[in-house]
Amino acid sequence: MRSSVVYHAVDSHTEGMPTRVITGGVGVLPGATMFERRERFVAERDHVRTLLMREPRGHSAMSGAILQPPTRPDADVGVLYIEVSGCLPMCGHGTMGVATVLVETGMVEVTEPETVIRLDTPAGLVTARVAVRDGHAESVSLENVPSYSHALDQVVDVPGFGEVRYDIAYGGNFYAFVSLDDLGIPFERAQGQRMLDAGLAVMDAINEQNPVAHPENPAINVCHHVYLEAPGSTAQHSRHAMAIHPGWFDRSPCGTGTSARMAQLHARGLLAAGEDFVNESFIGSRFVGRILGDTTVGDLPGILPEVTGRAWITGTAQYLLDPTDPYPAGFVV
Ligand code: PYC
Repeated sequence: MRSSVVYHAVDSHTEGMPTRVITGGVGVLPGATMFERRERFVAERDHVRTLLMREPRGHSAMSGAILQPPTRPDADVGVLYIEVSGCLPMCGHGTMGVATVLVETGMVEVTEPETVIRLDTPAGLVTARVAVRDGHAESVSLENVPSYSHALDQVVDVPGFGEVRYDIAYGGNFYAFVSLDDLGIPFERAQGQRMLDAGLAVMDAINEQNPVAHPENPAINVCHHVYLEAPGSTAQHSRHAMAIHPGWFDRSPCGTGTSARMAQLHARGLLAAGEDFVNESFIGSRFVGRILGDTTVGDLPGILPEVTGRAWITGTAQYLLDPTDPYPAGFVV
């Protein structure tokens, strides 16, 4: 056996969505903040992401996180999110996977019934409160980054669909909210490809016709997630399929999407602080969200979101790259 690299991983899933947590082999990434580290990583070491996320080591809906020392004194661990689609500023299901792995492998000091881990993410500080019993991480509640409603009642012209109405909100990434009824697509597994095609067409139209930028960090300026809202969804319990660039569904209920959804519902006057919000994924798994309080993001009103879900460790691995492997960057079919 020979290899030019060895990446140590603890694999997990959060409510159905994988998080490959890279615990060793990458080294300390350069950069004064996790956002800077993310930018340098994308420019200089993206082949590490593609090797670990794409086939044959990953798959078309693969997601992961690289552990780092924190760049700020108020954090315990730094996290860089990696996915088939790139490096997100923040990932909720990924953070639940990271927190579960940190607790269950003993990489942080564990206290019961709750272990608090402060995570330095590219989008800002995220606090994970892990409910622990007999060394097992039973659930993870994230106090996510400040989230806000960017715009309500927008319209874009989408090829094949005409004018499509949407709201757009930020919860660590930008999310467009579109009704499946408006698109004329039933909420059924068998309609998956139609939903994906519609979601990708909507995000392309938004990015071309009505681009977004975060008021405090204008480098966060793309909408790569479209929340396709199922009929019958309410402000207390929404069901959805989350279409993600370049063409896959979140299997989890999407932690940053849940945060953005709560910001949207709050801006519409439909969800108050302290009320439970159940967000259900395309496979039927659930996160429970809650607005902890109000805040501002730039000059805009925002919320402090909390999202709770569960994650499970599925394996440990060392990922290798034989020098003669013809696919050192992995591949996408
Ligand atoms: O849970 O925030 C999330 C997420 C983003 C993309 C996939 N999952």
